Amino acid sequence: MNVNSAEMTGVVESRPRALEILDCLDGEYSNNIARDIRDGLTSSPRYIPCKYFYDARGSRLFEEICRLPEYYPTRTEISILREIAPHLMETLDYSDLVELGSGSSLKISILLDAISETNRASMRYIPVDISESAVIESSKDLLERYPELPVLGVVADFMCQSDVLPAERPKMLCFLGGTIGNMEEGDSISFLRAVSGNMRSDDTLLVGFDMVKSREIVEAAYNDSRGLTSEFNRNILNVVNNKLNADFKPHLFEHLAFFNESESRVEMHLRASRDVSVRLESIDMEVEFKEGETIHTENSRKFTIQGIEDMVDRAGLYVQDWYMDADGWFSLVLMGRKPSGSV
Ligand code: AVJ
Repeated sequence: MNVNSAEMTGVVESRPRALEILDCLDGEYSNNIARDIRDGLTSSPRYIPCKYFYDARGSRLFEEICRLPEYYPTRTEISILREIAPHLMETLDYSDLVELGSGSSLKISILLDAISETNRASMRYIPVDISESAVIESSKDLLERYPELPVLGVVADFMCQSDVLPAERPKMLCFLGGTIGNMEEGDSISFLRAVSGNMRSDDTLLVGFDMVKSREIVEAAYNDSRGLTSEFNRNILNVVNNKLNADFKPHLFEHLAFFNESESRVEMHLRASRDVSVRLESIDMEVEFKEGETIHTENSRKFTIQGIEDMVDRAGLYVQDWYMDADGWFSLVLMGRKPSGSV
């Protein structure tokens, strides 16, 4: 779909400047939940796609996780962003700043703070997310803070709809937080390739990657002492309950998170603490769990410099700038599109 043909669902009333929302979802998304959950719970081992973590409660829990001392990715990425913001934003007037998977208005405001009000008024912030409420939330914060900033919220599944983005001006796309690590290698390359296919030659793409580090540090980040990650993990069962009229009892499932070093990823699972049977009314499905049986809920890949370089190259992109913290825990990689013909 293309922006011009996208349906306008209306202008959200809000005190500062008008927020425009483009709804590009094609209705397939909601139907997919039934299929995704059926596929996931009938395969072996069972899984639930991690995009279903993020209902209102899940998003709130994730935000709290980001403030935990053990959860190093957020603060490390923020410290890098603070350092590079002035340099990154130097050339960004009269451009679009696109955030894929909105929800980190703090990170975007670090970038916007680095430029003048006049320059901000000449740009546009475009949060893109599958959840309309996430788009509105991240827009509202920024509109309040920067009344001069034009904001266009785009509701779309950017994993498969990277063609919904406007192209009349140069843009910097941001995909922060290490979320690219949730995708399998092949999917992340197809995703980057799809994005690069919709980039102009003067566009840039800034991607956050969580790097490989010691098992202790990584595992602590996903097994926090306050148990928030455990709550976050089990909340996916509440989401399934609500969406599919199911009767999962989240407290009968234990949170499991470990660093699978040979796959270079953290895995999260839910393990039945006793025999459990679950009914999913809306899809007329019954699932039996034996004690100890698991549901795989998330992979969070940890990257090496070489691994990122290979991926970037295979996606038709090249590395323009590479930013890392002193410990090498997190990377922000600024990419450009390779001239066509050189892919
Ligand atoms: C939002 C996908 C980057 O993988 O670290 C946090 C999600 N899962 N704690 C991550 C998450 C468990 C997070 N990402």
